[in-house]
Amino acid sequence: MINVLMFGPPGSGKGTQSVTLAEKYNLLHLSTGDMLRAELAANTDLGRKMAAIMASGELVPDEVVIDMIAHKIDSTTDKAGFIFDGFPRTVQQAEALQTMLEGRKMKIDMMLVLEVGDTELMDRMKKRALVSGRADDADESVINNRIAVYRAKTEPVIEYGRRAGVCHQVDGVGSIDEIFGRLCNHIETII
Ligand code: B4P
Repeated sequence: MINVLMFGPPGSGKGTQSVTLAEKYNLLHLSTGDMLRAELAANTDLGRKMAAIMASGELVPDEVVIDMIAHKIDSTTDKAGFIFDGFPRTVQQAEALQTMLEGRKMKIDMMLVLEVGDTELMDRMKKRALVSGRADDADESVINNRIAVYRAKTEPVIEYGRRAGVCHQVDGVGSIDEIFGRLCNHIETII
C-alpha cells in the first residue's frame, strides 16, 4: 500500500495531477475540495454551512474534513493506497491524519509539493473561473486571500513532512504531461 500527499498552493495543479496519478497507480483519489463542493451541489446541511467559508477563500473547520477523510478510508478496500489532494491543509489536520493512519497500521509514504509562483497561480485560477463557476475563483481578492491562507496556515505542513523525511519538492511549472512525468519519477522511487 502507498499513501501520497499531493501538496501545493491553490491552483498549483494538485487536482489535475492527482486524477491521473490515482489512475496510473490504482490509488483512491481523496480531494477534500471535491468532497466539499459535492456537499454544496447537493445542498446538504453541511454544504450550506460551508458555502460562505469556501466562497471567501478561508479554510473550513478541521474536524469537518478530518471526519470526511476517515469515513472514506474506512469504506475503501480495493485500492493500492490513497492520494490525498488538498488535505492536510493545517498542522492540526496533518497530526490527525497521522494518528488516523497509525491506528489503521498505515503511514504517509510521500509528500509531493508542487512549486508554482503567485503570478502563475493567479493566472491559472482566473482562467479556470471562466469555466468552473466556482465562487472562489471568480474574484481576484478571494484568490489573493486563498494564497495568503495557504502561506500562513498550510505551508507550515511542509516542515512537518520534512521532519518525517517524506517531502519531495517538484517544479509545478511546465506542461501537464511534463509535471506528471516529474511526479511519477518521485513515486517510482518508493514502489
Ligand atoms: P481545492 O479544491 O483543494 O482547490 P484548489 O487548491 O484551487 O485546487 P488545485 O490546486 O487542485 O488546482 P487544480 O489542479 O484544479 O480547495 C477549494 C476550497 O475548499 C479551499 O479554499 C477551502 O475553502 C476548502 N478546503 C478544501 N480542502 C480543505 C481542507 N483540507 N481544510 C479546510 N478547507 C478545505 O488546478 C488549477 C487550474 O490550473 C486548473 O484550471 C488547471 O487546468 C490549471 N492547471 C493545472 N496544471 C497546469 C499547468 N501545468 N499549466 C497550466 N495550467 C495548469
